[in-house]
Amino acid sequence: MPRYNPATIEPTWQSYWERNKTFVSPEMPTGEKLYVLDMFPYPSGSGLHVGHPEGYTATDIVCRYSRMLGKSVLHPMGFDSFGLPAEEYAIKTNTPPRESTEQNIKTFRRQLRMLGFSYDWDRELATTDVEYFRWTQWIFLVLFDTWFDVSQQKGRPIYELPIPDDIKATGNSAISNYRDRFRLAYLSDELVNWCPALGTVLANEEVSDGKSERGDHPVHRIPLRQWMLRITAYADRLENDLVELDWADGIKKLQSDWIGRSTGAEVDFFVGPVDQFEKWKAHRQGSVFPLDTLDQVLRIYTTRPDTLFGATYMVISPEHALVASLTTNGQQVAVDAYLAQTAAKSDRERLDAKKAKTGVFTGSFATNPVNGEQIPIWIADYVLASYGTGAIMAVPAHDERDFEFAKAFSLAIVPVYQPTDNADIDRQKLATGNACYCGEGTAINSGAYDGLSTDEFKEKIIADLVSSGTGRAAVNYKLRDWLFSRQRFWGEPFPILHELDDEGKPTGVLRAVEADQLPVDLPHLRDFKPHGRPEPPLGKAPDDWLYPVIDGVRYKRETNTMPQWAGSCWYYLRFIDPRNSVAFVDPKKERAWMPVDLYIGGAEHAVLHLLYARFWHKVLFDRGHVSTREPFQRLVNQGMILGEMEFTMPDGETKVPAEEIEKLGEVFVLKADPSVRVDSRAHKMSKSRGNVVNPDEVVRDYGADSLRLYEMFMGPLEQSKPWSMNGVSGVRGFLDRAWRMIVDSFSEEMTVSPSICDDRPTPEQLVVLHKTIKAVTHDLDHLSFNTAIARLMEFVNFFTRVDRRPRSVIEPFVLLLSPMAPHIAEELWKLLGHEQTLAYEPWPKFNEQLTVDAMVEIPVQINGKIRAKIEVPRGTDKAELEKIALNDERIKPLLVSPVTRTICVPDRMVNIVIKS
Ligand code: ANZ
Repeated sequence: MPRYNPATIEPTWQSYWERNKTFVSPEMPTGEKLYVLDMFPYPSGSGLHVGHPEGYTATDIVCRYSRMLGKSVLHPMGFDSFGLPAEEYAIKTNTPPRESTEQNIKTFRRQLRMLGFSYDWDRELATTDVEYFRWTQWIFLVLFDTWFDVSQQKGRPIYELPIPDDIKATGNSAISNYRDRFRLAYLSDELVNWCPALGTVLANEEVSDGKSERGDHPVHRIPLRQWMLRITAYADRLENDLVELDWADGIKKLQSDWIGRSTGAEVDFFVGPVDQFEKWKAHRQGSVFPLDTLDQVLRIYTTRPDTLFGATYMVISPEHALVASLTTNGQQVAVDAYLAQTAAKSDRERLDAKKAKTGVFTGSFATNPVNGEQIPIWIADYVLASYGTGAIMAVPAHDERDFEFAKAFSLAIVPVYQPTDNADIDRQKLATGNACYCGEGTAINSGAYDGLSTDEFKEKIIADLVSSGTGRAAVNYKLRDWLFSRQRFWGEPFPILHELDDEGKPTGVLRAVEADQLPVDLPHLRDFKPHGRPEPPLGKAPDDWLYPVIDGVRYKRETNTMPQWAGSCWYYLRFIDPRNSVAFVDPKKERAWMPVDLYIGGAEHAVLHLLYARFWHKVLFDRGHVSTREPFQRLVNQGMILGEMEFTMPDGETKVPAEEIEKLGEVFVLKADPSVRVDSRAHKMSKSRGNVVNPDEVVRDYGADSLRLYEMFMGPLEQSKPWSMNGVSGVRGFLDRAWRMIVDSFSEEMTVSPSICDDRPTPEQLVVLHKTIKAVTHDLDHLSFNTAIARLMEFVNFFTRVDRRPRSVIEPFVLLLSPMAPHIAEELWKLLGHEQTLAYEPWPKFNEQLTVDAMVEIPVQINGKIRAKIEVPRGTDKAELEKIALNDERIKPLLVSPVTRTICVPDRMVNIVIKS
């Protein structure tokens, strides 16, 4: 009996598609274009996870559906193969990273093919391909060659940077140093997150609670010279351009919070001898707020310049440049002890609101520019060196952290705002000095500003600070420049050379590798392991790699490598033209295919990857290399797939097997005793929990179509949902039924069932078909795959109950099923007598009129009282309705007196009026 057997059907169709290059996209779109992109995977050693196929199936459905609508679809796949995961795996298994990476890619490729995704495999790429990272290096050189013109809000070629005359006068190396200070890629001494266990520095984003995100190893702060990318220059554009994107609001907000735009003022407090304060003020009066003359001043950033009169102490961060000069002899010992104590803490720990505030007095005072008052200067780690100016004025009456600190160290608290009448606060607590007020109100204790509202005060005081030369409006971002170097082997080498002098010491002059000399390939290294010290492993490369000589000058290659994020910043551009050897992408093709119309991937990339890629894209846009301002027009984040639901008894400990549980409404109870409600939870899949589902096994036991269908049927794409093997088995049952609906189960040969006929469908069958087409079309347009599948199930339920199944109804069903379960659909299509793949068959159309039921049930009233219901064909006219109603066997006996009138509303009701 020819049962549905995915194990034979699926590989057959996969090789058919491959042989016939069914899904190769055209070089240039021929009709309406659709670029659908998946977040490409890291080919880790453990193979594909069931989380991957969730987004990949969703995009695959969209692509298959869109091809049937006649669109030109670009749907590529590749591998994000540089970086820590690949390298860690290589170290663990003691194979060179390139070998293990290629091995892992093989596994991933096999698994992706086994799921029948309609990628154009001719476009496959890996970020570790030398021909790929050649262009990653080329883009780095674009960044290196670009400065950001603030007035134009645009990246421009470095040779267009205006050079001040005094620099010009000093000579070429001064000019070159000056340029280096403005490049989007620059070297800088940074306090970095050094992770000895991973042997590399990590970006702030890769560290949480003082531990590495990857591996949970301790991270310390050490100063190191690093490559940085000036992403902060693009902060405003990254924020503003979110508006035009078709992304979920939640993701936009995450991006915008990460950028963290804050507006306020910078204010200078005089820290020289108090008797010179007036002189200083007079000197500042009327001058443009000095940018660089920080003599004898402590510059702070505040979002509330309107609280200047309430500043009762100042705080500088432990790393602030003025720590040494402001610390008096008497306080030296205490300050040193404090600095030692805070050095090990991470930024997050320092900002943790729950931790008690710590700090130490420097012994010095600052003078408040608005009222000449002397204010003590403290050092405290709740102020971060890396934000604003690394120094604050503290206003304990109106800031929570300052309030706690003032309480802890008995510092003065001076309120400068009367809360608004409707402010939601504990006035009692406020009056007794046990709370601070952070809202808006009416100014008090602020001299001439008393009585102003917060907004008025801010505006006025900023104007006054400007005219007195002591401050100015300022904007700050939480976003930091991107720390772009890693001390690892398995990453893109930087295409940068450091000039050496005759003694072999760096002169400080940098030289970009010429574009025609790219790629800079990784040298062959036997020992690529990190060694726990911050010198990169590439420092152990052979001399002929490490020390090139150009025009008689000896250079040392940059030995840091780029972070894993680099390759994924532009892979979507390379997919458009993956084999181009003269440009990173052909401009004509780029204009034709960009932007990406739909990008689907995990929410864990909501911030960093997307922000980095958008930044690179904007630089490429400014430099004329791409035509769109944004890369990803529409973005959807798939929800997480959790492990199977686990059940525990009310004691919270005893586990109960799923077979002993039943669902009662919204809760789970014991089958044996439904009065016992059990606790249900699904956990993130992890090796340690033992709840990881392996896609290979699911495909082996149920087939790829069942896996695809199940992942889409679990629930809405964007929601997190628990895995259930029973669920997989359920959708497999549906495919079995669909198979039996079309294939003859009793014949030895593989033939269509005798129920498949050339009859004209009945009106009812037509309605079922057209309703299904309409609903599935609508659902696919809205990425609502679970409901589309439910509709297909209803269709099968209906047609398994009839014994004649018109081909003209069954064939469109197979087409509707095909984006979701392509292998079985191709096989059924072939059995129905078609020789070609269905991949480019036109998508079935529905007739709106046929999407409503053919028959309607309408009430028949006598003198306004319902007496019967009649079933009539939809649209039956008044005369016909009247006839049917008057002749109905239930109505006739009730017509005891003459009918005076009938009121008929087609499809709605009949009312017969008789003489009473
Ligand atoms: C005085 C003040 C009074 C402040 C008040 C707030 C409320 P955003 O930009 O919104 O995060 N601040 C400034 N630099 C800091 C640093 N390096 N580390 C820690 N805190 C810093 O918040 C800016 C506010 O955070 C600034 O405004 C400053 O405190 C503090 F009623 O200045 B405010």
